[in-house]
Amino acid sequence: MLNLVLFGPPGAGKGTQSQKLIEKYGLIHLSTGDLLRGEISQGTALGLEAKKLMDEGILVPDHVVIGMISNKLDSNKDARGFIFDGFPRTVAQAIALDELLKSKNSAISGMIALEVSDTELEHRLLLRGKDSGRADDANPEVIRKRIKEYNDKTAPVADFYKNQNKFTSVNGSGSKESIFDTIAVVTETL
Ligand code: B4P
Repeated sequence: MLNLVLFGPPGAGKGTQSQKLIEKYGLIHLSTGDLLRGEISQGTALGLEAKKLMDEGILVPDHVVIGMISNKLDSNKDARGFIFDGFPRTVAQAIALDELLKSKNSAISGMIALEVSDTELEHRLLLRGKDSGRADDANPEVIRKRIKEYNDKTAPVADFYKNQNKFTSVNGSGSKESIFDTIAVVTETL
């Protein structure tokens, strides 16, 4: 089973590259950002709680996203593998994910981290904000808050996978196609 964590700051291209990985390897895409936006658009209690935090660029509580991922793993028992996009975003989420997969006799195959400069991230997200309708893409202050949340809470997750010898870093600047070619080479070594 191929279980890939796609990692990187907001706007690094995790969602973009996930789409290409799905097409090539037939994996199930689990994006906590998309799952949360789905809850918001359905107007659920969870969505209402998450919206306030997401609009401010703050991470949603660990138990909320861990519960969502657990449900998705249970409802895709026959999957060939998963792409975890935007999850885990804290060390607590990484520990929980290891435990969830272990209980299903599975494990993370590797983490691929997309490296992009803060200036380029801000530029990409503001550009996307022009037509995405996402409140968290529209405001430079919120974007900076998201990058700070990443540096404070999410960046340490890389060490968690480095300690397990499962970490590879990829340059996330350049054309989407050339970045994907590099990701595919790494994926095929896992
Ligand atoms: P996410 O939905 O995960 O989104 P993201 O980090 O903003 O974007 P991503 O890296 O996927 O970038 P994309 O490919 O779209 O998170 C949103 C919020 O949800 C978080 O702030 C948090 O509040 C909450 N949340 C989600 N998961 C959570 C968790 N596990 N725990 C707690 N809270 C959680 O690319 C961005 C743009 O760049 C696009 O317009 C794209 O076209 C462009 N782009 C991509 N690659 C490019 C390239 N090579 N060159 C130029 N542009 C490129």
